Amino acid sequence: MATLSREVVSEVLSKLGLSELNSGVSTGPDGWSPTEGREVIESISPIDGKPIAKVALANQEDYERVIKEAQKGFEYWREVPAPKRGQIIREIGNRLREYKDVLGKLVTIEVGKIYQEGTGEVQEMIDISDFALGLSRQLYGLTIQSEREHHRLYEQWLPLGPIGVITSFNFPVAVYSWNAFIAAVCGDTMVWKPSSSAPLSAIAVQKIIEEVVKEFGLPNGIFNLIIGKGSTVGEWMINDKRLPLISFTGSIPMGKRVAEKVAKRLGKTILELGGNNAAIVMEDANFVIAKKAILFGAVGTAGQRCTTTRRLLLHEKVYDKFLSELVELYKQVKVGNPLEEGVLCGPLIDKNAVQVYKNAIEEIKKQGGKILVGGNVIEEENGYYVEPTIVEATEDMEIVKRETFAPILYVIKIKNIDEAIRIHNSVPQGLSSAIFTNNLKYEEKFLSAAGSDCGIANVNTSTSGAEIGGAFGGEKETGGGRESGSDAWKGYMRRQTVTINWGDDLPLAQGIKFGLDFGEDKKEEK
Ligand code: UN1
Repeated sequence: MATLSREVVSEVLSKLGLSELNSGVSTGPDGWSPTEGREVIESISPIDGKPIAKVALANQEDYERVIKEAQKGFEYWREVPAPKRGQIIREIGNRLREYKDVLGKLVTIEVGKIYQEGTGEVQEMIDISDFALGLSRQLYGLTIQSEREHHRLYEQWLPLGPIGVITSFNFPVAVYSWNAFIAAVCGDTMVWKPSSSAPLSAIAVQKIIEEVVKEFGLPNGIFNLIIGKGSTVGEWMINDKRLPLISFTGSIPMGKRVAEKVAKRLGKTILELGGNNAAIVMEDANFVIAKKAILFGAVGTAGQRCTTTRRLLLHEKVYDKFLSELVELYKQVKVGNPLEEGVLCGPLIDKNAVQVYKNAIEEIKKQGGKILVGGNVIEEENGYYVEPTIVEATEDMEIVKRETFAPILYVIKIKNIDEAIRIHNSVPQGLSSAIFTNNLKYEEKFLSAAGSDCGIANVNTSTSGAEIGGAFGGEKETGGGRESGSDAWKGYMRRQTVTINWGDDLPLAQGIKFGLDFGEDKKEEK
């Protein structure tokens, strides 16, 4: 049975400034709400099913205060030159370098991903802070040739306002930084509602950010944290006109609700919802690369990434050989305490997730799937461990179209590249995809207009583990949003097209003549 030493827990908590009972609401170093009179939740470690510490949730009064502070903070922050805002993010990145190990450990303790992945997530925050710093000098707009004499036409990008960032448990610190660090250099202020399954990681991040806020003498209201339930705080946010943008990471059903409510008030959304990512392995694939990538993609984070490899589309010529080798690898995967070296698969997030896995296994059997390895819950007194599972499936099985947030990989036999792409694109989700081949024709077809319909398409590398430099997100029911690198920053700003007439006349666009004889602009002579 996996045990989690309470000394380790206390040490991690105290290094990050957390205590047994923590406020879940803050607008800045002196802007923490009291814990009294508020509903209190316990954050449970999935490693042993025991509480780590408590968090007091936001009430409506807290919410109003946070929104008002975020609005006030915006009035200040939007006028700070972007490269100066970038310096603040750089400093936050430097703090994260110092806290990398301990924050990574807290992520492991709170959500159960292995320590390598916990610290990897903090590295992702550090990388995005570097990216954001460079970006702060590159928020470029276009200049456009005007059709009118003595006119200048250009576009500029301006801050949007206080924005809502709603994140899920599986990347409890990195996903916030993809949004917040970019949005911060863009001049927005943040209202962050993290998952109530990972509140302590969020409080730790807020405290690290506040060290920098304090050191630079910044006002409250730039980085705001509000921990509460989706049914209260989440609902208030999506219905609140004072938040012009909601960036939401989570499930497709919740994403649909967010989209509907925000659209109703004509607000903007960035949606990063579920995936159902496939890896195509062609007959000429490098087996070692493909196996490494699929193992990481399907078993990493216990199958709880939105980029997790959920389907393996395997060419008939190599089907038996590749599959038996993969099954052998699965048998060697150590499931257990994610803090222990050598363990590759930690627990699922909670009891409910284990139930979802169990139900999926039942469904798989009913629908005719054949379990080749795994398929069982690892019965323990505490903790939420399941076996990484490989299922021989067919494309018509209903469950294959769904995202089950657990380490279950469906294998489907394919005859050729056209069939592979057809089956690949036959699911409602469109986040990430991969092909394993050295054949230029296969690869190019996969990347063509008739190829993968996903936001991310990889060749000879895993569906999961994207770098921060690219825009991250997907199509179809994945929601269409883009976060992180490339020009995703544009989603956090408002675009303004500007026309300046510096001439002595008023030529109208499209050559329209309009008006009477106004004569010359003559100033009164003194
Ligand atoms: C998520 O699961 O919500 O590409 C994000 C990846 C990570 C991010 C996953 N960089 O797997």
